[in-house]
Amino acid sequence: MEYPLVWVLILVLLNFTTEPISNVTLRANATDLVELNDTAIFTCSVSSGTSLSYRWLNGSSEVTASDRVRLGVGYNTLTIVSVTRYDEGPFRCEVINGISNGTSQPVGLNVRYGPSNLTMMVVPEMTIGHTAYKAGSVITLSCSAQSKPAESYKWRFNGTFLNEQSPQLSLQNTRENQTGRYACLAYNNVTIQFANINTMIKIVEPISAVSLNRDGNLPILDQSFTLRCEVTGPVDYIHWLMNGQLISLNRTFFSTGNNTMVINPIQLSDSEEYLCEAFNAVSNLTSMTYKLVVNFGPERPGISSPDIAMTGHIVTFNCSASSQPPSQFSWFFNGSQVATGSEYETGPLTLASHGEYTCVAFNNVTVKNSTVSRMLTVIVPVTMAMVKVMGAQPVADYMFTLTCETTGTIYSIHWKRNGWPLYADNRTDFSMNNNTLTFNSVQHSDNGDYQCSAFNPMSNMTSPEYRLIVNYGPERPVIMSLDTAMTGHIVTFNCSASSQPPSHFSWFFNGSQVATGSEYETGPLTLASHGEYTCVAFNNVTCRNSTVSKLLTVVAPVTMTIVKVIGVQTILNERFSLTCDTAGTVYSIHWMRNGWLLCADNRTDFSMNNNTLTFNSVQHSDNGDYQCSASNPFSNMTSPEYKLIVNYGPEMPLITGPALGETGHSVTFNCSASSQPLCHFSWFFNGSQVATDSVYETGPLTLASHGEYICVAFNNITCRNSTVSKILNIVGESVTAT
Ligand SMILES: *C1O[C@H](CO)[C@@H](O)[C@H](O)[C@H]1NC(C)=O
Ligand SMILES: *[C@@H]1O[C@H](CO)[C@@H](O)[C@H](O)[C@H]1NC(C)=O
Ligand SMILES: *[C@@H]1O[C@H](CO)[C@@H](O)[C@H](O)[C@H]1NC(C)=O
Ligand SMILES: *[C@@H]1O[C@H](CO)[C@@H](O)[C@H](O)[C@H]1NC(C)=O
Ligand SMILES: *[C@@H]1O[C@H](CO)[C@@H](O)[C@H](O)[C@H]1NC(C)=O
Ligand SMILES: *[C@@H]1O[C@H](CO)[C@@H](O)[C@H](O)[C@H]1NC(C)=O
Ligand SMILES: *[C@@H]1O[C@H](CO)[C@@H](O)[C@H](O)[C@H]1NC(C)=O
Ligand SMILES: *[C@@H]1O[C@H](CO)[C@@H](O)[C@H](O)[C@H]1NC(C)=O
Ligand SMILES: *[C@@H]1O[C@H](CO)[C@@H](O)[C@H](O)[C@H]1NC(C)=O
Ligand SMILES: *[C@@H]1O[C@H](CO)[C@@H](O)[C@H](O)[C@H]1NC(C)=O
Ligand SMILES: *[C@@H]1O[C@H](CO)[C@@H](O)[C@H](O)[C@H]1NC(C)=O
Ligand SMILES: CC(=O)N[C@H]1CO[C@H](CO)[C@@H](O)[C@@H]1O
Repeated sequence: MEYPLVWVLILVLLNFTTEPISNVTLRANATDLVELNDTAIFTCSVSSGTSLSYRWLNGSSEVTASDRVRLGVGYNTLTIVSVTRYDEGPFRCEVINGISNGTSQPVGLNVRYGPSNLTMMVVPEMTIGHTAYKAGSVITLSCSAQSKPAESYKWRFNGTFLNEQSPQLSLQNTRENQTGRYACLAYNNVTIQFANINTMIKIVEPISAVSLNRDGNLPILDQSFTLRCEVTGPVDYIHWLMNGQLISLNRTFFSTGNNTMVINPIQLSDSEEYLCEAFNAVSNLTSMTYKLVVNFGPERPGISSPDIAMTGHIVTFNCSASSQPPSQFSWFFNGSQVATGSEYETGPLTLASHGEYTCVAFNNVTVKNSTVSRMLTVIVPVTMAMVKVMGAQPVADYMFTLTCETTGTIYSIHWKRNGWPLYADNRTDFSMNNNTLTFNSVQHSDNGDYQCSAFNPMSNMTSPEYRLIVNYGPERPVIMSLDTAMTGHIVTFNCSASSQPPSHFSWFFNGSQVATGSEYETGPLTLASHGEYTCVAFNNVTCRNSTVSKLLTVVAPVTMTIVKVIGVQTILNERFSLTCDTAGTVYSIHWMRNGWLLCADNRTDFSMNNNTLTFNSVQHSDNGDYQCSASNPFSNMTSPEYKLIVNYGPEMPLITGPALGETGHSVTFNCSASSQPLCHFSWFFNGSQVATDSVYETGPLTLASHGEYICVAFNNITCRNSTVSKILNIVGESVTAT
C-alpha cells in the first residue's frame, strides 16, 4: 500500500513550489476517552512547508481508513469513531514534501473501558462428577474482568451483599449453610459499567460416622431381623454389603427407608459379615463389620455318656445341642435337678444311680428349650463265680443241676467243659438266666471239669473248675468164679460191677447173707454147697443195687459105671433099653458101640439124662458091645462092655425033606428057622403034635401018611412062633408023580 502515498508525494513535488517542512505538530482534541462512546480527532499541522503530504502512523504501522477510521480532506486530520481500547496509539503523523519531511511527536489516547469479560474462578475447582464442596474446605472465589481504570468489586450471597470488596472472596471453614449462589459485581466508575457473574456453591458436611447395628430383636432363625445403618451427617444413599459384596435387595432383603435393611425370614445362611456404606456428595463412609450370627435352637440335643457303668465309678454326661448362642443346660434325675452346665459328673455310682438322666437345653435368646434323656445302667462288678451242685449229686440218667453262684450284676453266664464252650443240646438245658446248667439225664459222657464264666459289660469272672463225675451203677454186676467144683474143694467168688462210686458187695446163699466184700470164699464144698450164690452190689450214692447170681455146681467124682438092661429081653423090632448105672455126679453119659461113639438116630433114643439108651425097635444091626461113659467136669468112667444080641424069630421056617414018600419007607423032615436064641420046633400032622425037635422022622409011611406036615418053630424068648408045612404024597411001588 506504499504506492498511493508515493504517488501523492510525486504529485506534490511536481505540482507545487516547495517549502521545507518544519515543526510538524500533532494534536488530539481529547485523549481521555471512553471506549465506544468517544471519537478521537487528531489534527496534524506544520509551521512551514508546502506541497505537504501526510502519513499517519499507529505505532510503526501506517493507519489506513476504514469505517471507523476516517482521514480528513488533505489527510491532515484523523478521526477514530467509537474508540476502542486498542486505539491507544501512540499516533504520529508524518509530513513529506519534495524537499523535506517531518514527523510529529507521538500522541497516545487513554481509552477507558470495561469491565468486560468478567470471569469467576473458584479454587479449588470442582472436578467433574462432583457437585459440592466438603464442609470446612477453604473456597476462594476470584473474579477478574477487563477494565480501565481498574474495576471495583462487590459480592453477594443469595442476593445479599457481603462486605468483601476485593476481587477475591475467600470462604474459610465453610459450613453447609453457606451453600447458595455467590455473585461478584465488577464496576468501572469511569465507564460507569457494571458486570456480574455468579456461581452456585454447594457445601455438604462430610459423613463423619457410620455404624451398623441391629434394630430391635436379635436375629432368630425364621424371624424378621432389622439392621440399622446409623449415619452422622447428611446421607444421600446407603449401600448394603454382605461379605464385601453389594446386596441387591429383594423380597427377603429389603429396605423400609430410614437406613434400615430387613431380612425376613432370616436363615442360617445369612450368618455373614455385613457392612453399610453411606454416601453423600462429598464423602462416603463404611461402617464397621456387623458379624451377623443367626440364633437358633436348641436343636437335636444329644447326650454323650456311657450306657453302662459299674458301681463306685463316676460317669460324666455331656449334653450338647445345636444352638446359637450355646444353650444352657440343666440335668434332671428322678424328677429333681441335679446339675447345671453341659457336663454332669455323677458321684460314685450306686445301684440307685440307675435310671434316666435328662438334659434340658435352653437357649435364652430364642427362649426355646429342648430335652433329651439317656438311660444309665448301673451294674455291680462281678466279684465271684463258683460252680455248685444244686440238689442231688450227679447220678447217671437222672436230672442233675449245676448252678453258677455269682455276685455282681450278671448279664450272661457261659459254661465250659474241659475248657471248651458248652452249648445246649436236647439233653442239656441251660435255664434260669443261664446260671444253672441242667442235665436232664446226666451221662458218663458229661464227666469233665466244668467252669462257669459270669459276664457283665464291664467285668467278668471265671469260676474254679468243678469236676463232674457222674455216679452210676451198679451196672452189669458180674461174678467171677468157677462154675463147677468138686466136693472138698474151696471156691472163691469175685463180684464186680460198673459203679461210681465203687459198690459195696454182699453175698447170699440159700437166702442167707454169707459174706460182705467183693470176694467170697466158700469153705470146703459139700454137695450141699451146690446152688445159687447171689452177689448184691450196692452203690450208696445212687442208692441202687444190682444183683447177680451164679450157680455153683458141686460135683462128686464119678466112681462107678455099668451098663444094665432095663426090663425085658432084647427082641427084634421091639423096644429095648439099656441103662448106665453110675455113682458120683454125672454130667453126661456117652454111649459107645464097639468102641465107637453112638449118636442118636430116629430109631435110637437117648433119654433120662442120657443114662438110658432106648432102641425103639431093636435090630440085628444093633448087635454089638455097648459101653457107657459117665463124666463130670472133673472125672469120668467107662463101663465094662455089654454084649447085645438081639433075639428074634423064628423067621423063614423051612422044611427040608422029600415031597413024595413010598409007603413003608420012612421020611425025615428037617425044620429050620432063623431065630435067636435057637427056637424049639414041634411037628403036627393031622392036628396032632407028632414031634418036638427040628428033625422029624416019620415012621414007615402008609397011605395015611399022606397029608400036610406042619412044623411050628417057637422062640421062647421072643415068644413068637412060626409055622411051615409040607405036603407029603405017598406012592406005592409005582409012584405017579403029581
Ligand atoms: C473536539 O472536537 C469535537 C468535534 O469537532 C467537539 O465536538 C469537541 O467538543 C471537541 N472537544 C474538545 C475538548 O475540544
Ligand atoms: C456514553 O454514551 C452514552 C449514550 O450514547 C451515554 O449515555 C453515556 O453517558 C456515555 N458515557 C460517558 C462516560 O459519557
Ligand atoms: C511551532 O509552531 C507552533 C504552533 O504552531 C508554535 O507555537 C511554535 O513556536 C513553533 N516553533 C518554532 C520553532 O517555530
Ligand atoms: C527527510 O529529510 C531527510 C534530510 O533532511 C532525509 O534524509 C530523508 O530521506 C527524508 N525522508 C523522506 C521520506 O524523504
Ligand atoms: C451458618 O451457621 C453458623 C453456625 O453453624 C452460624 O454461625 C452462621 O451465622 C450461619 N450463617 C448463615 C449465613 O446463616
Ligand atoms: C441461598 O440460596 C440457596 C438456593 O436458592 C438456598 O438453598 C439457601 O438456603 C440459601 N441460603 C441462605 C442462607 O439463605
Ligand atoms: C473513580 O474511582 C477511583 C478509585 O476507585 C477514584 O480514585 C476516582 O476518583 C473515581 N473517579 C470518579 C470520577 O468518581
Ligand atoms: C436376596 O438377596 C440376598 C442377599 O443378596 C440373597 O442372599 C438372597 O438369596 C436373595 N433372595 C432372593 C429371593 O432373591
Ligand atoms: C422409618 O420410616 C418409616 C416410614 O418410612 C416410619 O414410619 C418409621 O417410623 C421410621 N422408623 C424410624 C425408627 O425412624
Ligand atoms: C469414597 O471416598 C473415598 C475417599 O474418602 C474415595 O476415594 C472413594 O472413591 C469413594 N467411593 C465412592 C464409591 O465414591
Ligand atoms: C443369656 O445367657 C448368657 C450366658 O449365661 C448371658 O450372658 C446373657 O446375658 C443371657 N441373655 C439373656 C438375654 O438373658
Ligand atoms: C481478552 C478477551 O477475552 N477479550 C474478549 C472479551 O469479550 C469479547 C466479546 O465478549 C471478545 O470478543 C474478546 O475476545
